[in-house]
Amino acid sequence: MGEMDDEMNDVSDRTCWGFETRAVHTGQEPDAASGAVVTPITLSTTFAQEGVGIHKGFEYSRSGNPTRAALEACLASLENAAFGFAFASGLAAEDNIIRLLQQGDRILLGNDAYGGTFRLISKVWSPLGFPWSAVDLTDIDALATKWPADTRMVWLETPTNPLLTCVDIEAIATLAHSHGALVVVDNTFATPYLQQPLTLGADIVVHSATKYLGGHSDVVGGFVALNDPTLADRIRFTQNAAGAIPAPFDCYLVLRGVKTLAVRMDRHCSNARAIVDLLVGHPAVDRVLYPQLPDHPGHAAASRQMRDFGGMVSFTCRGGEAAALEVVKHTTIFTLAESLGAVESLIEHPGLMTHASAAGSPLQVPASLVRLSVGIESSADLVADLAQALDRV
Ligand code: P1T
Repeated sequence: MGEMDDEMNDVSDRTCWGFETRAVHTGQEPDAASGAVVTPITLSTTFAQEGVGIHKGFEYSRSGNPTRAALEACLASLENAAFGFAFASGLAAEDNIIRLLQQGDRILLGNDAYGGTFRLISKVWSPLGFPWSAVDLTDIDALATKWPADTRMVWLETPTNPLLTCVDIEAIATLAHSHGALVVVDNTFATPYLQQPLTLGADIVVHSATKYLGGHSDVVGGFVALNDPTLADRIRFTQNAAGAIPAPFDCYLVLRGVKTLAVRMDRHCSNARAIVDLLVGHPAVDRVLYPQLPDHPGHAAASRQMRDFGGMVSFTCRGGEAAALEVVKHTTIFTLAESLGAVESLIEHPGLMTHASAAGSPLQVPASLVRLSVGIESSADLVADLAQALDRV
């Protein structure tokens, strides 16, 4: 008693709960009507009103749904955010964020980002009068001297897809805020378990919940987290007005995935380390891209702002594109497929698959590049599988 009691958490104060506890419980109290421990999937599209406008917080399922509300409360808490909004996909979430801008407002996009984000900004929004530029977000000094005056939003991924570049969120936020621009961080690769961008000064966090948050390759979803009440009102408005909301079953699947996010991420990270050890010494491999490696350009930023270095690993092949295509064809446990962040390991060729839409642009990726989403299988099996594929080239 005594000394130990002083150090114990006050569990009645939910705001003091640790990350893992919030992942399992926040927004997911046992159902008041039945006692169900698992958040029910509420399929009802409409909700009874006692009198006009007198109801239990829900009217129509596009505007608000109890299963979605549980997911939004849980994920907002994990991102240390006051507000959270779930969407039908990561790109739907991104699209709603861009709607915060006015015609003529410039978006600065990192020159290494998911191909679909590039496509949304350059092919959907740019023709509507929203200028954009691709910039190196790791060179803060150069960015400060060449800052375009019409910039209203900086869009960054860290680590990036697919080169695992890491951007100093705090430094970008300071620079962008001095010019009155918002900072959006795509936290899909890191997840809130490894990195919390709002705490580092970002204004808005966006996720493809399809990836680590869902974690099992069985649901497409997106999420936006933020602290500013005025911006939150506007995101809430477009979530309802434009209607790109996730179905209740999809919300349930993400919520279930999030419960194990911390334990999965620990395993993704340790398995990624085993794969990196193999790659670093392999003669078929040219460059290994993983933020934990001291020679990785993002190592310093990642070490400062991340708890660990994540489950994504990329590398270039000495034999160029032909070798890369051979490697991705010959793994057994690593499945050749797009997407990432789930329990099973995936391998892909970004140049011809996930980033094909960036060909010929400043975001084009090397043809010799292979991207791995390292899953949670036995690390010895994963290493053996990749080694036999690399030994062929
Ligand atoms: O696929 P969707 O849920 O719409 O999320 C888009 C998205 C946004 N941000 C990042 C960093 C992403 O990686 C993605 C989707 N990426 C893939 C499908 C992929 O294989 O890279």
